[in-house]
Order: sequence, then C-alpha cells, then structure tokens
Amino acid sequence: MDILAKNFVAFVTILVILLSIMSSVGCIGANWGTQATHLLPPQMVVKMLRDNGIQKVKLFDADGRILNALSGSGIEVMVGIPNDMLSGLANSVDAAEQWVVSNISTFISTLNVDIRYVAVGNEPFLSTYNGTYIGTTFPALQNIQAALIKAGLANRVKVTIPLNADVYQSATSSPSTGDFRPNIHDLMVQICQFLNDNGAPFTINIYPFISLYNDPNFPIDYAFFDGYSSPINDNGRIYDNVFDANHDTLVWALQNNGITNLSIIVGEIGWPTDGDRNANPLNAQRFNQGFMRHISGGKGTPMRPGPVDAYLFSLIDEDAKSIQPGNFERHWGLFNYDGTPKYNLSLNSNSAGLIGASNVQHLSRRWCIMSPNASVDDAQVGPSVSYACSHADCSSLGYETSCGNLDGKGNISYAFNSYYQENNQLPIACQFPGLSVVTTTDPSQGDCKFKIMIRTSPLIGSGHKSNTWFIQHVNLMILVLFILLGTTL
Ligand SMILES: *[C@@H]1O[C@H](CO)[C@@H](O)[C@H](O)[C@H]1NC(C)=O
Ligand SMILES: *[C@@H]1O[C@H](CO)[C@@H](O)[C@H](O)[C@H]1NC(C)=O
Ligand SMILES: *[C@@H]1O[C@H](CO)[C@@H](O)[C@H](O)[C@H]1NC(C)=O
Ligand SMILES: *[C@@H]1O[C@H](CO)[C@@H](O)[C@H](O)[C@H]1NC(C)=O
Ligand SMILES: *[C@@H]1O[C@H](CO)[C@@H](O)[C@H](O)[C@H]1NC(C)=O
Ligand SMILES: CC(=O)N[C@H]1CO[C@H](CO)[C@@H](O)[C@@H]1O
Repeated sequence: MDILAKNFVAFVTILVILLSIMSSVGCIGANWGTQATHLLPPQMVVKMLRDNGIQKVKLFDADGRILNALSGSGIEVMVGIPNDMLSGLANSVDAAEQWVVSNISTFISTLNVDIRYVAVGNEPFLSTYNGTYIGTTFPALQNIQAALIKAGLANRVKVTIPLNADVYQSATSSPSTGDFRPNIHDLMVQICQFLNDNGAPFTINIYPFISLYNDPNFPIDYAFFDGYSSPINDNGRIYDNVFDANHDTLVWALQNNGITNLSIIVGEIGWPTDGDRNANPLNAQRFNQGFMRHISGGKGTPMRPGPVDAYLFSLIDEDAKSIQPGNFERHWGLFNYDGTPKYNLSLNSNSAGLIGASNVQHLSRRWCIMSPNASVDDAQVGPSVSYACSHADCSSLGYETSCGNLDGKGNISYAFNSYYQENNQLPIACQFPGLSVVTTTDPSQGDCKFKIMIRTSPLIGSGHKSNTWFIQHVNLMILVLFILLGTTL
C-alpha cells in the first residue's frame, strides 16, 4: 500500500470512530432484564435492538450468553453486578480481579463486545433495603476500579453505581436546595469524589410514574412533558416536568457538596403499561415519546444543557419480577414478553414505530379456563386461584388494569391460564380439581389478553432458566399433591 492509501485508510478509520462516538452520545439506550419465565433467545433480542436503532444496553449481570450474542454487534454495553455479590467483591481484591478477568476482559478482547461500563450493584441504597448494602457498595466499587486498572481497561471501561433517586432530596419544591439523604450523605460525597477522580459517571434512575403512584395528589401533567399549569420557578429556572426537576435536584446535590462537573447517566426511565390505574399503553406512549422529544435536539435540563445520556426501562416485560413494589413491576417493557411492540414509539427521527421480534414461536392456540359446569362457589376455587396466582402471573387482574373488568369466572380463568402457559401448556397444569378445562377458543376480552406462551428451548436456557425449569417442575409436583388432597378431602 502506498503512503497515500495508508493515510486514506487511517483517515476513514478515524472518521468512522468519530462518527460512532458522536452517534452513540445522542442515542437512546435500553435496559435488558432477564427476570422472565420465558426469555426470547438473546440473538433475537440483539436483532430487535439493532432493528430499532438502540445502540446501548444496560444489563443487570454478566450473563455469558447475552454477552456472546452482543459480540461484534457494535452495541455499547453496561454490564451489571448484582447486589448479592457486593460483599464478596468488597472483601476480596482477588474476587474483584477474577470478576473483571472472566466477565469483562475476555468478552472485550476475544469476543469483541463493546463493554463501556460496569454497574456495581443495582440501587443498593434503596430505602427499602434498610441499609443492607451500605457498608459494601463503595469498597466493591473501589476493588472493581482497581481490578480494571490492573487489567489495563480503566480508560475504556468506567465504573458506576445505578442509584435510585431516593438517595437525594430537597428541603423545598425547588431543585436548588437539593442534597443527599442524611443517613448516607458523607458516603455519597465520597463515592461522587471517587467517580469524579476516575472519570466515571453518576447513574441515576428517575421514575415520575412512582411519584404519581405514591402520591394520589401528585399533579399528573407534571409527570409528563406536555406542559404544566403551575411550573416551579427556581431562581429564574423554570421546571414544568418532574424529570427535569428531579435530575437537577441531583445536579444541585452534587454542586452543594462541591462536585461541579460529574457526568450523569439516566440509568432507568420509563412508564409501565399495566398493573395500576395510571399504567396503560396510552400513558406509557405519552411519557416515553414525550421524553424522546424532550431530549432530542440536545436541550438538556435547565442545570445541564446538552445531550442526555439515558436508558429506557425497559426493553421487554419480565413476568418473574417481584411485585412487592406493585403489580406494575412486570409491565415496564416497550415490548411484550413475545417481542411484539405495545405501542407506537419513534426512537429516532427516521423511525415510524417500534419493530418487533421476528420468527417468534408460540405454543399451540390453547388456553386453560374455568370449566363451564364448575361453580364460582366451589370450595376449591379460592385455594386453586391463589395457588395459580402465587406461582404464575396475575398482575393484570385488579382495579383499572387491563383485565380489571372480568367477571368472577373470567378472573378464575385468567389465573388458571397464566399457570398453564407458564408451565408450557403441560396437561397436568390445567387440572385444578373439577374446575378447569382446556379450550381452543381464545378467551381474551378487549384489552384483556389471555397469553399463549412462547416456545423456549432448554438448550438456550441459562443457569437462571434451568433453575426456573426446576422450580416449575417442583411446583407441578406440589400441584399434583394438592389435587390429590383436594379430591380426598
Ligand atoms: C461473572 O458474572 C456472573 C454473572 O453475574 C457470575 O455468576 C460469576 O460469578 C462472575 N465470575 C466471577 C469470576 O466472579
Ligand atoms: C426492612 O425493614 C422493614 C421493617 O422493619 C421490614 O419489614 C423489611 O422486611 C426489611 N427489609 C429488608 C430487605 O431487610
Ligand atoms: C467538565 O466536563 C466536560 C466533559 O465531561 C469537559 O469537557 C469540561 O472540560 C469539564 N470542565 C471542567 C471545568 O473540568
Ligand atoms: C402504530 O400505528 C399504525 C398506524 O399509524 C397502526 O396501524 C398500528 O396498529 C400501530 N401499532 C401499535 C402497536 O399501536
Ligand atoms: C377479580 O379479581 C380481582 C383481583 O383479584 C378483584 O379485585 C375483583 O374483585 C375480581 N372480580 C370479580 C368480579 O370477582
Ligand atoms: C361438578 C362437575 O360435573 N364437574 C365436571 C365438569 O367438567 C369437567 C371436565 O370438563 C369434569 O372434569 C368435572 O368433573
């Protein structure tokens, strides 16, 4: 190659690198969680990400099959460390080094996965954890950072801690009085200084939906991005949406503690579609499209003008998440469990709507419902429904949710079907004592969809999934016992 050609190649390479850096900053990311009984194959999810122009993903652990599927995709990755690993990593430099070698180095060097961040813990200082991870999170962060330096990756991979917005607060309704929560104040300042010293970002999860859920008097328009009749005037800075106000409360909390230039990533932002009166596709579309519009053009927030680096929560529904925070927890996805889009959302200027997964295989068109000859007053109904709901997913039943208008029989059928589908339509999973029957007529009514589960191959199952498989089979044995008891009583 002559010198001119070499220079040209170098020029093109630099241009491509520059363009990819520029494009990814303004690009939206998504959270990819895996707490579901039936996961789409990782390769299919990666294709969905690419088809929808999502160039960044945030993971909650370091699942080898997901990282393999991201190999060579060009998608930027934030890998996660679950909270239950924090104490091990806090107490052993060696464990942190091993974690980095097996979960970061290998995937970058041999598999060409574009890992950019390590998320140390997930909302570890959440008030509801009662301080469980307060002692271990910062030491684990320091050990992972040291391990990244040792592996020669510290310039390329940055550490961060995704935190819930409950780590800061404001004494007034104005952001400028923002400060960290008193019981973790000094720890937060130390962590922020450490992140700053290492060129690492602060990651914050902001949930206007939860503000509305927790406070029935919360002004609904303030949760969205379409204007609000009583905006907050904070010394001339105008806030007409709670996202900006919340984000800037963090900026002020940092600034009021002498940290003026820490970069901020919005780790989770989104709106659920079911499980609460305010959780529906219309509101989710309004919020997410409003957010995309709000951050497009790089206007930023009053205190941080410029591009907002954000990850939508979340990509796909997760039917095995804990519903302790509320029934909405299983319905945050832009996509349903089977990769179908829930609503029209344009993620960038040239897209009309979301593009679903292709070639998804469902199980047969079969549902488990309450048998027509059974009575809602049957003594077995109560225990059967609570059994089905505690092992499957009834989070769409309830006041003003998608299946909130079913009658008694409909409720019972919904519960039975959920259990039947989660158990892959095994005949034994539709044998509630004298109460249930399999039908080929779709029992769905309006917005209330009776699911048909997707086919998953045990071969693509992870440790997590084979674990689910095991639990399901134990559940089935318990169900058999339950039926035997039911019939002998
Ligand atoms: C790598 O991450 C996975 C998934 O979080 C975890 O199970 C495994 O223990 C980690 N490896 C090491 C050596 O820590
Ligand atoms: C936190 O404390 C509350 C009240 O004491 C208790 O109900 C809850 O189970 C605790 N949560 C955890 C994660 O320890
Ligand atoms: C603040 O950070 C930005 C990028 O994160 C950088 O361009 C700028 O120089 C920094 N300013 C100061 C005063 O450190
Ligand atoms: C999106 O909009 C198109 C027409 O604008 C409509 O046909 C389609 O059903 C919509 N999709 C969803 C998921 O709402
Ligand atoms: C259906 O179930 C829901 C949730 O358990 C309950 O709130 C509702 O009252 C039930 N409806 C009927 C008609 O039984
Ligand atoms: C009470 C009763 O007759 N129950 C029957 C209803 O129908 C199912 C099958 O559809 C039978 O298994 C039950 O015994």
